[in-house]
Amino acid sequence: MTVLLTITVLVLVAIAIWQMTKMFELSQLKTAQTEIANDTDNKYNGYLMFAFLIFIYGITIFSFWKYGKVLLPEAASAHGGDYDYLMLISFVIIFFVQTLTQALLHYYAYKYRGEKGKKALFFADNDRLEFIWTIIPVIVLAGLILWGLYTWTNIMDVNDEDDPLIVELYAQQFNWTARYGGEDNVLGLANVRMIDINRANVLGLDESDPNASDDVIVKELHLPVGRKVNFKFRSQDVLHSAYMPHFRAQMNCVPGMTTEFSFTPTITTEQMRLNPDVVDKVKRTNKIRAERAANGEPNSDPWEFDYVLLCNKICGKSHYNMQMKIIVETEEEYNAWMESQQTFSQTMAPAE
Ligand SMILES: [Cu+2]
Repeated sequence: MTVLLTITVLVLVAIAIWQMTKMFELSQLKTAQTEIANDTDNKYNGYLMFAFLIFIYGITIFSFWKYGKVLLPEAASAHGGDYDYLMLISFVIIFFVQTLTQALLHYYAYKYRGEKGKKALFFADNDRLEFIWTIIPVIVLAGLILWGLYTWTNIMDVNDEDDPLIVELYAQQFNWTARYGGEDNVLGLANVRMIDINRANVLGLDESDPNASDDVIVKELHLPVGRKVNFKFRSQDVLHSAYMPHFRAQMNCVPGMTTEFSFTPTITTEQMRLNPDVVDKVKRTNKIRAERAANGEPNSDPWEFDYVLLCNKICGKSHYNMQMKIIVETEEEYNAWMESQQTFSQTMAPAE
């Protein structure tokens, strides 16, 4: 019933607008007898073109000024620098071309606006011009694509060189769980069919696999600085995406298969907290939080910077809250933390 009423109202509104347009057209008949643009129309459009150029430049400068500081701080992984550099160069080129072409487009639309008696020059083709505007994009794009492919292949090369730490990231609606290979650094076999909530086997580890018993399952990801980490991603239910923005890393978590990504963290959490961009961001955030606290609003506790693992696929209604803290620390700190963790066999409830 509501749907029917809504549709009826919409149809009536549409008819009303149509009628009003017709009335408006009729009332205009006397003043504008022709639909061909005259000099006044052309002048308006020419000036509007120029005004639009100023508008887009203005909004660009405003965006740089206002939002330039919300970008991510320096990359905290070994490959992150290459990634950022490729991104920067791509943006510089796009920015340069965009600024130049928009200026030419709008300025000439303004300068050569229609005027009575003025006629445009017509020529069928110009081989030289066409060659120039074809070859420049070809060279620039080919360069960017080749460089991008090279960077991509380097980043996506997951191998077992340099004794990587093996970590599984397990996604489910709506949380993350991490699993370390334990003493042997080998993950035990696991399958969603073997999940046994009653016995706290939340990741479905295979008890008969000797590699599984020393696995360490945690809710906070600790990584030793400077050591390569090979991540293996699983999902229990739907598509998720493990996104670690500070490390310039993202990989889909797909039910029924294991995906991989590898990176070496290069900056500890402690060091990153001293990064000027991070210090500034913490200061700005805590200023907002202090205002919230003064108004008695929630989410007003002072914030301290931490690396974070987020879900970057809209996976359900609590997707926004699917995150896990990442702590990058020295090897000694990491080892001490690992010592204090219980293994899978220690946390399993006995079979009945
Ligand atoms: Cu998710």
